[in-house]
This record gives sequence, structure tokens and C-alpha cells, in this order.
Amino acid sequence: MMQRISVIDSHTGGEPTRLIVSGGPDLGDGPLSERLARFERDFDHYRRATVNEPRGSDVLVGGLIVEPHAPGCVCGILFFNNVGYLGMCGHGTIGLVATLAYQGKLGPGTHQIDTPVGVVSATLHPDGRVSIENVVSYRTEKAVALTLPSGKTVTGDLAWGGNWFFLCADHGEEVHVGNVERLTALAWEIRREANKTWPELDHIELFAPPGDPANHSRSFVLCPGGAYDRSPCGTGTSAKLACLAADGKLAAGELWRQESVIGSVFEGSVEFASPRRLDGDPGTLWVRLREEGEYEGVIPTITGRAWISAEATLLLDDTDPFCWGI
Ligand code: PYC
Repeated sequence: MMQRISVIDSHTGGEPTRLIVSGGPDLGDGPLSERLARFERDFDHYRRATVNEPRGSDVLVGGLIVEPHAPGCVCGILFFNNVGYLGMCGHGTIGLVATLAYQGKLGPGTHQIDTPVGVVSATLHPDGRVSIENVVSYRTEKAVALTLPSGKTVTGDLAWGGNWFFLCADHGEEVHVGNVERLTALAWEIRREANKTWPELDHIELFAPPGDPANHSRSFVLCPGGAYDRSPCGTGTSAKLACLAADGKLAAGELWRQESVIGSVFEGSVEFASPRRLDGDPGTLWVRLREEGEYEGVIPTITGRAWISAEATLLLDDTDPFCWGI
């Protein structure tokens, strides 16, 4: 028997996204966090078949487009990679908007997208750039010192930007594409050490001055499955903006240009936010603040561009021993 999965591939600043547009698993309805748990529990073979070898590679981030649960959303999205699932993915959401535009399903303007970690807002600009207003992002630990098995000590912040990040600048490595093997080895060492205290932490960011003086910073980002992000990482840039804001180094609305290890750029800015219980509302809501004073998180906006690179049908032959991925 031959099963078919239709996908559209794109890349955002060099980082690929493969979106399942039909032929994926039926996860039923309900909040996206519940459907993600169902995906992981009962249908993980679809993840492996879509992004792992022999059809994919460690670098690919995949996404399953689903019906939204939150009202007013154009769609829902469940992101995954070579080893598991992502709460949110910035470059992938930019790829999703480019894909929906390519399919004629949306045009320039602002659209809401449902994700397992909350609703994100995405604006498709007339020139093809996409701005994502991400989930509330915040720093939980500042300047934590880690002594690695090699004897080296590094310090870094722990922050949430839709995924958990350890952000480190005093690593002593050159951040350029010719050095990714050393950067990957060091970032793994940092992750293993940090996971002893924070098991949920699965992304490591190593910062350096930008290659292009038009930008503010360059970063190397190690993703959960060992591949490095070719883009500046949308959720990672959100975590970086949260740390800059917490240090008083980024004002509301100020532009930050984050360069990736291959030189692609995301622009970012923040608004300040605080959780409040509002009269008449059932729960705690994040409210936007005009002043920078008392705030507990930031609402980051990340802008980048994705290009469609393929439209394909994956074929799953049940006589193939590697049909569901390696
Ligand atoms: O852009 O948020 C992102 C991302 C996460 C993992 C790879 N890219």
C-alpha cells in the first residue's frame, strides 16, 4: 500500500521548514497543546517519516497545519523536528505564512495563528516580509555560571521565547560558519551541564559581535536534535530581546538586528507586558504597558522572510523497511 503526504518546503534565512498540507494524521479537535500530546503519543511515525532520513535530514523543521481551536485564528500549527516537538517556531511561522500566501489562503495583513503555547499574530507585508508577534517572553535566570567537564566556565541567562534557551556570550569561540563543529561541540557540552539543573532547556545560543556593522549581534543556535539553526532563530531572538530588555539595554519599540551564523538577519523589537487579573475576565491576562517600569515579560515582534523551495508528495510504501524514517 502506498500512502501519500503532501508537503510544501520553504526556508527562512536559510533554515528549512517542511509543512504537511495534506495526508497528515487526524488528531481530532481540542486545544493545540492536547493535539500535540496526541501527535506525540499516537502518531510520532508521521514526524519521523516527514523530517528524518531518508526523506529529510537533521536540519529540517516540520509542521502539521491543523484546524485552529482558539477563535479568530486562520489555522493552527504543530511544529516538530528530528527528535521531537517544538512549542513554537519563529522561522517556521514565517515559513507557514509564506506557504499559506503561496497557496492563496491569505494575503497581506495581520493573521492569528494557534500554537500549543498560545496564539501568535503574523503580519504579511506587501514586500513578502513577515512579522511575528510572538508569545510573551521572559528571563528566569541571569548570569548563571556553568563549569563544563572540559574545565571551562561559561556564564549565561536562561530565558523563554516560545522555547527554552541558555544564552551565552563569554564562550571564547569565533561565531562563523567555518567554526560550526567547534560551536556545536561546545553548545552540547553547555546543554548537558545546564540540563542537570534545567531539564526543560533544549536550545543553546552563543553570541558574538555581528559580521555586518548594520546589525547588533551574531548568534549560533544549537537546536534540540543537534543541528544548528541557519536562521537567527525566531524564538531564540525573542529570548535575547527579553534579556536585553531586562538589562535595560532595549527600550520598547527599539530595533534589534540579529544576525545568524550564516549571516541571515531577523529584525526584532519588544513591547512590555505584565500579567494582570482584569475585572470580569476569568483568568490572568498579559497586558501591554506603555512605560518600561514594572513589567515581567516582553511581547517580541520578529521580522524575516521565507522563500518557497519545493512542493512535493512524500510516498510511504509499506514494504519499505525505512518507510517511517530512520
Ligand atoms: O525560529 O524559533 C525558531 C526556531 C526554533 C528552532 C529552529 N528555529
